[in-house]
Amino acid sequence: MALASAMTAAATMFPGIIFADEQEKNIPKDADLDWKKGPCRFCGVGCGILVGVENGKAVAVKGDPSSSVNKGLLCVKGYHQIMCIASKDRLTHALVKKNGTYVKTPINDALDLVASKMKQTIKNHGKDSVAMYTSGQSTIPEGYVASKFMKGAIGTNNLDCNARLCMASAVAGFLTTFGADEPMGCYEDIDSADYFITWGNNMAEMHPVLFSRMLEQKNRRDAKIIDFATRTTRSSTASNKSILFEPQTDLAVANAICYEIVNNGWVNTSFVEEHCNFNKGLTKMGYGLEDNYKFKDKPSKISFEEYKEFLEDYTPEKVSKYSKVSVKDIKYLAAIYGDPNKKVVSYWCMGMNQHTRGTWMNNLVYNIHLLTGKISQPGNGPFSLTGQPSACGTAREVGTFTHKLPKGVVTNEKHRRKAAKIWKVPYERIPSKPTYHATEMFRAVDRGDIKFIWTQVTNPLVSLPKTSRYKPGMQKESCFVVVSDVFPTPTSDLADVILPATWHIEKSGLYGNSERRTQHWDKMVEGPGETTDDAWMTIEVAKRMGYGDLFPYSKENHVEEIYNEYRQFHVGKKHNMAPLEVLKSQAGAIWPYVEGKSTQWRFNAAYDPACDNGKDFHFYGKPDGKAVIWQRPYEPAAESPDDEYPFWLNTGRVIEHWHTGSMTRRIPVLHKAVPHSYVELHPEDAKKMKIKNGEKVKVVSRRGSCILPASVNERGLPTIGQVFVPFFDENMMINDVTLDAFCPISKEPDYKKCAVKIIKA
Ligand SMILES: Nc1nc2c(c(=O)[nH]1)N[C@H]1C(S)=C(S)[C@@H](COP(=O)(O)OP(=O)(O)OC[C@H]3O[C@@H](n4cnc5c(=O)[nH]c(N)nc54)[C@H](O)[C@@H]3O)O[C@H]1N2
Ligand SMILES: Nc1nc2c(c(=O)[nH]1)N[C@H]1C(S)=C(S)[C@@H](COP(=O)(O)OP(=O)(O)OC[C@H]3O[C@@H](n4cnc5c(=O)[nH]c(N)nc54)[C@H](O)[C@@H]3O)O[C@H]1N2
Ligand code: SF4
Ligand SMILES: [Mo]
Repeated sequence: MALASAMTAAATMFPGIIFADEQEKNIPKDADLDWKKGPCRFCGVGCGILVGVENGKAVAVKGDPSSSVNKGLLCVKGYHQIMCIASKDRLTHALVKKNGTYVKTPINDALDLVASKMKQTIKNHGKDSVAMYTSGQSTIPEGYVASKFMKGAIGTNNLDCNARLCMASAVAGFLTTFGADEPMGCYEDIDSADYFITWGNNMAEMHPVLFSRMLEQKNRRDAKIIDFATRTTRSSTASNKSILFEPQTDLAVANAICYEIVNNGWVNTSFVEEHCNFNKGLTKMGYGLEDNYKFKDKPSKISFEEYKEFLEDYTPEKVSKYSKVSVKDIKYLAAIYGDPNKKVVSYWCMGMNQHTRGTWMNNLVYNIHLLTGKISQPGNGPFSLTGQPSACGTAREVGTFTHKLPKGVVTNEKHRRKAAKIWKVPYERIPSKPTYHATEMFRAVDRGDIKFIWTQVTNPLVSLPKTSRYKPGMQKESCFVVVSDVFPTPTSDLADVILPATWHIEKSGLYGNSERRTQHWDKMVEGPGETTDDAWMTIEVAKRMGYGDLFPYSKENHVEEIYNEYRQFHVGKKHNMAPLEVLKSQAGAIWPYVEGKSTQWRFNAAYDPACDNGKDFHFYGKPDGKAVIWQRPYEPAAESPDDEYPFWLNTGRVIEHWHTGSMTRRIPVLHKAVPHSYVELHPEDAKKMKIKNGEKVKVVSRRGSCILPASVNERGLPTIGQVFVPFFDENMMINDVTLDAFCPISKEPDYKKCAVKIIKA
């Protein structure tokens, strides 16, 4: 119902999608619009958009028919995106807090203040007392200058980003299994797969255009979609089959699928012998709940026989008991993967990544594809979906994490030397030890160890887990807070300085999407007032701190100059990035971009020019060219329901809203469609507690509480004993309730599981 009201054009059979020809009908034919191309501002699908500009104003958006990603389609957020920029409360000038009130301040004075505070803090308390926290929605140049500024100029690794909350487990999964980050396949996999199996994600709402491409294949050639999840969503109802499991037990089911593959003789023996090793790591890793928690895995090789023995604990019969997936359904899933004549793509996103065993979970799905050899071929492969528009391009490729560099990691001397050379800084300046990952960074702010923090393109006081601790932490006098945003948010409400940023189409930039596609756009319209792009604000602060010679870019052309400098990091067949001329002339290109061509399937010698071992596949991320099949057990969640807190709390999103709602709640049509958050209950639980739809209930955990209206039999259906809350509403702060437990390997928090009680309010 809500979706229907959010759609502009006629209803279609595909949820969330309006077809290109239908939207064409809604654009006045005589309009004299100048159409400018770029990627969508919102999700990691990376649809191509065309923005219609008239007299210097953006007035329309349509899907780019020339983009292979979306072929002219967009979802509701895509179509309405530009409407947020005209919001009445747009930040147009810098604001500096003086005696408790915000004073409008010329941007140059505000940047002077930021630079002098940062310099003074470093002088008094050392380099590691200042920090930057950025975003998978930052552009590639924004991420690049932040990294160069913190690591190359100042010389601290106090740089992390919100992609830690999102893709860190995916990254750790890729590195441990393949030694190389990001998916090996591409969206064209959809055109030839027989089965799509989703592992706890809701593509109909979160990756809607890709889901529409899957539905098209389902309708056209009977491809099957199987939704394996903890909650019934729109993705489940649009699929051929929905299979529900108990939270956290995906670990056990994945092992049970491997058990079936191994014990039914479905292993692709030649592939495994040629291309795989078997490893095990440490177990009982803990959950990172205490400050300064440290963990380092110790991998060791095992034999196939040992692995087979380990799987004995995961027979479908044993796993069925606690996963609540029937033996029949486990065998059904295994048989699909095990059938050499069926092509299968697995998709996942936050259900597997926001998991205290998220790295393991990623390893386990790779195991299934490696055991069967269903990988790196059109229509066959594991595909980790990205959430943010540039979590890949910026957070992962530029490397805005504490341990990362634009190429490689700070702990590797060769990588540090390479960065120092390109940045023209002394090699000793880049510290070799990572410092704070996101959660630990805000713990350090709370403890008073970090005394200056600058957040860009992120709204942590709504999005962090356990804001009940981190919000009071940020409020403390001990830390000077700088927030760059386009709108006021609960995070900027606590800032000492608020810097007004230009939005997406008001600046030039580049993003990198889920399928390794780099996309460029040119500035389309002017930003209001003294708004300035984030990269340029970082550069201006760096200059004021005396690092001007490291940032010799021009204001007009800095995006191009920075991209050209950055490209040097990735030269070579394994990661070459397309030149700007190419990106300007078409809707992006996939890296490795070699000899004028995108590489669509990595590690497969038939497609990937970097394969050079003389074999059909080459997992060149690992020194011996072999991928790793990991022995990873089932372990319970950090917190599970008990007598006092009898429900699982699962949190996530809805199609109409983007994360903390700062942008989409300022788009009238989207806000009206879903004006506030809610808590979904199973009808039987609601009946037992005499809670009716719309009645206010209090969701309480050991950390905090949140009052929301109940939602029964509306959009989604949690299982009995589980509740679900979307986190877009800053007035209903569900992150005061969530737990800051994280995966010890990736350090990504688990927003999907903690224990709560429900009280009628
Ligand atoms: N409309 C819209 N689209 C978006 C976004 C948005 O804010 N709004 N954000 C983007 C971003 S950054 C992200 S990260 C993605 C998120 O995309 P998704 O991951 O698809 O969405 P979520 O709602 O976060 O996650 C919901 C799923 O978590 C699963 N889950 C819960 N517990 C478990 C478990 O123990 N194991 C497994 N395997 N699954 C579990 C549930 O089955 C549920 O369907 O969406 C992107 N797209
Ligand atoms: N409970 C719960 N919490 C979660 C999750 C969950 O599943 N459940 N998911 C986590 C995940 S996967 C993610 S990715 C995070 C996202 O968490 P956040 O990154 O904190 O959320 P956003 O709302 O995307 O914040 C982006 C901010 O940047 C601003 N902005 C937009 N464009 C620009 C720009 O060009 N420049 C500047 N300076 N600012 C700009 C927006 O107004 C907004 O305030 O949330 C995490 N939090
Ligand atoms: S699917 Fe994602 S990228 Fe495409 S229009 Fe929707 S939000 Fe934008
Ligand atoms: Mo995300």
